[in-house]
Amino acid sequence: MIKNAKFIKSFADLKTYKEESEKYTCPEICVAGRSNVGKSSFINMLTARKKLAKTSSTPGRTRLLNLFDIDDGKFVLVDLPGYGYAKAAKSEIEKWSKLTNGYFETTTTLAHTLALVDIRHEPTALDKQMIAYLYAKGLPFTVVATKADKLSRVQQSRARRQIATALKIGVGNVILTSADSGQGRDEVIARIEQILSASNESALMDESEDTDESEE
Ligand SMILES: Nc1nc2c(ncn2[C@@H]2O[C@H](COP(=O)(O)OP(=O)(O)OP(=O)(O)O)[C@@H](O)[C@H]2O)c(=O)[nH]1
Ligand SMILES: [Mg+2]
Repeated sequence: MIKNAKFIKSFADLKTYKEESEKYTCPEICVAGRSNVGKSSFINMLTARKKLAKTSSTPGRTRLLNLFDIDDGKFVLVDLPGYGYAKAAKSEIEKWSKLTNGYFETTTTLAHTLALVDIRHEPTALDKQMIAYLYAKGLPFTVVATKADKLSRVQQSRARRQIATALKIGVGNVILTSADSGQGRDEVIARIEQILSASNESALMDESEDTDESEE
């Protein structure tokens, strides 16, 4: 899986995103997390395309919603603007968070959120807020720790436990990744496959429920 990734479009507002999203029926998987955590690099690692998503060492690079088609309609990957970039102007921050929060309110096909956190740091208040938000909305998520190459294997497993504890989730719900080494790519892809087959099954169940109703 993930043999063929294509950039669809960027969106600066939710109205145009909604118009575009109505053109496809496949599930979306979004990549969320604070600014500079490595969302765009993660997407490039996952799709094995070095420059598909624009990355930068300066936080706040991604300011738009970016949509990527994976394997001709298998699913759509959504790169969200990062939250919590303190140096940006307040008006800019408001604009991004409106777009990110608005995305969660607007999407009707979101199957899963990959919530990215930096492996080197204790989850920040904003990271915790993101998880609490997803939890409160009943949106399924997996935590992806980025930049694992910065730590030794021993430090990595310690960090994984700390992240799980801080976010009150199971260790099995934290995948360690590195955009530099490709660590964790297979595990993330396996998780996505699981998610997609579960969402196909529930779509089939919805269809059969519809049929039952029409027969009554
Ligand atoms: N060592 C290492 N550096 C990484 C990794 N992932 C990202 N980086 C670096 O972290 C910086 C930010 O990466 P981006 O992918 O642009 O981060 P982002 O989350 O998309 O940032 P915004 O678009 O600003 O929200 C860049 O300098 C990347 O090279 C990783 O796995 N390992
Ligand atoms: Mg980015």
